[in-house]
Parts: sequence; structure tokens; C-alpha cells
Amino acid sequence: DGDVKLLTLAVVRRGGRLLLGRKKRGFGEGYVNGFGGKVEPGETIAAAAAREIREECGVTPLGLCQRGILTFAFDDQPRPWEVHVFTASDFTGEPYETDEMAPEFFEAKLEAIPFDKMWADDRYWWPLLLRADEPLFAGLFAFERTHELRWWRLQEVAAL
Ligand code: 6U4
Ligand code: NA
Ligand code: NA
Repeated sequence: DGDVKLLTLAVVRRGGRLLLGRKKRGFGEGYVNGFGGKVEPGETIAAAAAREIREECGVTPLGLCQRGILTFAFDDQPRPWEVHVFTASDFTGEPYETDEMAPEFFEAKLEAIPFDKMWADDRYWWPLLLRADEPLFAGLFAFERTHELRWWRLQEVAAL
């Protein structure tokens, strides 16, 4: 239990489409987002990413690959959140709705991503996530009153 809270966030792809979900409860309720959650003690971050995808929409990711680290500092949370962002190139199984997420497919292009229904930081890092040359990225985003993005920094990095 260190000085940051470790979480995962995963965007699952199939062909020209992306599987996202509308979060039904808890932190970020109502937002469209990837699948993810807290890394459990003794679990690797990649294993947590795969587990959270399965728990939240029932599919098993294939080709899971880490693309970024985003740190979120909230003025109303005790610790910053360190969110490890993954993509999966495909999945097995059929997505279904769970208590936590209602899955939905979107075209895998920037214009089709519903940024008005997402966390305020997403519009900044999604362009890097969707770029064909798959850069790695690191970002720091400071929020006030949970949802108001006050300032941010984002850069491409050589390694995570
Ligand atoms: P419980 O219900 O306690 O098991 P758990 O599923 O472990 O929760 P949850 O759902 O609270 O964790 O995790 C929050 C999710 O929201 C993670 O996938 C990270 C993501 N997230 C948090 N802040 C975000 C932000 N500013 N922008 C974003 N995703 C964010 O795009
Ligand atoms: Na979650
Ligand atoms: Na969890």
C-alpha cells in the first residue's frame, strides 16, 4: 500500500471497432470509459487489467499491451491515482452487461469517441492511444472537486 493508488484502464479492440462501457456505479459513474479497476495485492498490473476486463464485461482480452501511465491528482482524494492504460487487439467470448458496466462498441477513430460523455482528460490522451505508430505516453492531470480538470501535462515517452 504505497503512496499512490494503482489502477488499470483497458481499451479492447476488434477489427475497426473498440469495446468501451458506460460505468453504472462507483467512481466515474455515468461516464463512458475503458474497463479497469484497482490492482489487488500480489497481482501484476497486466493480470489486473485482464481480470477487470473479464469481471466488467465478460470477455477475455487477447494481445494485451501497455501504452501509458496516467497520474490523476484529486484535491478531494487522499492519494494520487496511477492508472496504467492498456490496449487489447482482440478478445474471446461475447461481451455482456454487468453490475458495473454496460458495454458498447464505437468505431476506432477519434471522431467517433464520445468525449462529451467521458472524463475530461480523455480528449487529450486518446489521440496518442489511437495513433497508428502506437507511442507510449505518460501524463499528469490535476482535478478539483473530482471532475474539474485544472491543469495537465502529457508527453510521449521511450519506455514506461
Ligand atoms: P470496486 O468497485 O471497488 O471493485 P474497481 O473496479 O476496483 O472498484 P474502479 O471502478 O473504481 O475500481 O476504478 C476506476 C476506473 O476508472 C479505473 O479503470 C480507472 C478509471 N479512471 C479513474 N479516473 C479516471 C480519469 N480521470 N480518466 C479516465 N479514467 C479514469 O479515463
Ligand atoms: Na472498475
Ligand atoms: Na476491482
